[in-house]
Amino acid sequence: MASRIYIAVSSFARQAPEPLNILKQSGLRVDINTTGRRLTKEEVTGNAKGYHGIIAGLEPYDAQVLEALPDLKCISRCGVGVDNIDLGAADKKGIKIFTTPDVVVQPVVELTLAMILNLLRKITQQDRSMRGHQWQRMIGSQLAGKTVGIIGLGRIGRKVAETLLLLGARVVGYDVHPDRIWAEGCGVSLVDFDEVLSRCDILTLHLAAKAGDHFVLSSRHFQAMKEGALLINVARGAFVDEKALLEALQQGHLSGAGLDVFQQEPYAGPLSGCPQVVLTPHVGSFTQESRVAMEMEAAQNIIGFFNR
Ligand code: 8YV
Repeated sequence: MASRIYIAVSSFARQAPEPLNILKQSGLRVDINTTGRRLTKEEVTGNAKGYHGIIAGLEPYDAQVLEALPDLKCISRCGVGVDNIDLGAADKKGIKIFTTPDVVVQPVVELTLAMILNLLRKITQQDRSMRGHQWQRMIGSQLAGKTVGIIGLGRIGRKVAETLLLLGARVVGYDVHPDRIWAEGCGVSLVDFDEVLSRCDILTLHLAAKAGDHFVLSSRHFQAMKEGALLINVARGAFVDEKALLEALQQGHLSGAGLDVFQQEPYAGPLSGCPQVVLTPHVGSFTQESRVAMEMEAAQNIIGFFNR
């Protein structure tokens, strides 16, 4: 009997039909989330019951959900973060997890750069002002010569560093297991966490998203940063204390933030009322090119697993 696959990603195959076609052609029986949005815990348990494989987005797969899905053998993430999956529980139940770590790098790097340049040149603020029929020129500042601090030097953090260096920025970085040879080769200064905070003009977070992570940027961290510094977070909302960030912005200690991810998504909190914040709705990897590549890879991973 053909294995049954549930595609929980509501936007799956919206950009191109191939990912869905290869699943069907491989003989798997496929159903898709038609709600048009991220599923709740209850919906995952209800909708995915009886399926052997799931192509997953960011909906939750905690121990309780996995327990309620006894037929599940494989979760193929369309993305790289696994903070929505209880890996320990999955391992105990023998559920194989796949991710798509390489294709998300370029779009996330580009969004990071877009956030930095937008904030430095106040693009969104001036756009808003012009829509209010004002001709108000706001002085910007340049990236070249600025020090960018990167927390997390995995695939994405390293590529962000390399791109920024090409544009004339200086880069200081921190990672628990840094690649010293890489850092030396490209001119990234590896320093401890506190030194990243105190030296950078712009701080950008690129930590891996795993369930049970406890790193949170809080008010003492913001206070340790330079007056007027910028924060970029395109990694995960859980890494930033949003209340403390709002205070640091309102006090003028930080001069701006670029946020793509939030503690609670969809986000509709007070940071949206802050003029010096640029917000996007978790679109780090959401480009035409990378969505198709991610979906193809997620589909191939699950096909490979069931047709082995
Ligand atoms: C995806 C992400 O859009 O890769 C990740 O972890 O957060 C994003 O690239 C998300 O996983 C939805 O598929």
